[in-house]
Amino acid sequence: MQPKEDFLLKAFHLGIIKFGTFTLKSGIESPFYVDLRPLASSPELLKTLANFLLELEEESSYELICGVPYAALPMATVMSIASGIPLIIKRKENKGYGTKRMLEGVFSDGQKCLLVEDVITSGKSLVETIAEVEREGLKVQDIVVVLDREQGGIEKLKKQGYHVRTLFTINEVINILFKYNKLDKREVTKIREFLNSDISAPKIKRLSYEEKLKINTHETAQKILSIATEKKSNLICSADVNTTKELIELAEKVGNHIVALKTHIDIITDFNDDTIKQLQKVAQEKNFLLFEDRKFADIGNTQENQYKKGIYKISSWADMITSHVIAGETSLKAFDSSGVVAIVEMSSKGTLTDSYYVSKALEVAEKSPNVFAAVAQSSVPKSLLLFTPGVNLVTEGDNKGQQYNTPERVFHEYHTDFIIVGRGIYADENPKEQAEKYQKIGWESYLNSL
Ligand code: S5P
Repeated sequence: MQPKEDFLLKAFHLGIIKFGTFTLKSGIESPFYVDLRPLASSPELLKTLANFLLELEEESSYELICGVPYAALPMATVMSIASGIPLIIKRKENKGYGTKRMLEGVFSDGQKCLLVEDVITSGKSLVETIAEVEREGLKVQDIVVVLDREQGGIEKLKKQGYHVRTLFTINEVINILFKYNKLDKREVTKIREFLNSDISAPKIKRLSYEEKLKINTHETAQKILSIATEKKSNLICSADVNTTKELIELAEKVGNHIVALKTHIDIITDFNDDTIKQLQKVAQEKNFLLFEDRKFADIGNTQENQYKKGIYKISSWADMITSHVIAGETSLKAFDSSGVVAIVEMSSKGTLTDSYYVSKALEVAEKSPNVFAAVAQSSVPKSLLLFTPGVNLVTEGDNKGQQYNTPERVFHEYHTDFIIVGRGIYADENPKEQAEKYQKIGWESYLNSL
């Protein structure tokens, strides 16, 4: 028996891989589940593993070792002790006080750091970790991974110029376990089928608007989904214009093609009660909702005042509003039962809405009964509708940090429900024609993503 096989069998007995039916974090049902954390319970196996990983990197030159938290932390520690190369510790999130650093340990700008990861799937979390480590001034060139689930992660990193070495692929693991009678043929076939289908197509099917109508029972969700199916549109036009005249003209031109008109009402220089009356008239005639993108971000009491009072009296006319969830769940009670769209992730370059923020923001959004949708640049749980701004057929951003995706991409990759398009429509010479185009492309992209 080869040393690698011996290691794998011992690790298998420790419980690092289980077979059966498991629902992963992403909602995918997988016939196996891998968790390398139990390895820390066997000093002997951890030592063997660390030596394997160091051997893989024999040719590389690096001055520091860093494990992606948490599973790879003990691996990186043992590698550091065995090789004499210093360890640095990466935090999962910064502690918010003191040094606020994401990396702990002694290091200097430009040092080369070897990253250690336990399992790679799509590569998303490694890409994030690399960015965080590089942000602290270190250079990442070499990455060593214990297990590759063969779902595109390695290719993604290689394309970006990183050297990635892996100890095992999932197919190798399956073959070894089969060879030593830990798996029978039927199980192997099932796993192979899963792995093959997993590579070619996303496992989770997106829900259609009809299906969403059955589960997203909030009144505003029902309204926007019904308009979508009636009009065959998932387009929200962002009307970021500065006068009542421009606003009403735009609403009239794009009205037939949209499910909602999104406003920043405080940028209208000549705002008055008539602005709203005219807007409501067009909205009724052309059957779309009024969506005020106020992005509230204060304590509940202030938000309530901002929502109900002042010159805009948003609560009296907006079918839905955007709000940050930064002030916590209770602050959202300010909006009564109205349609709240939570801002959980922003489209702009350098946004602070990293994956930790997004997961916490989604928790708040899901718990709040008046939140029916989220603004994000990634998938959200099916209890929420997903609105995605930063959509444009021209994918270059602007010079103030906006970043764009195409409609095809957001429907396919994020399972977006509604796209928000601003300058792609209103800044064009012919907004009507553009709205029609985005409506068509948006609808086709939605159908293709089903
Ligand atoms: O993350 C976000 C959230 C929003 S609501 N990124 C955004 O761009 N928005 C809004 O969408 C933004 O305020 C603007 O009104 C619209 C995008 O406009 P565009 O001209 O860049 O398409």
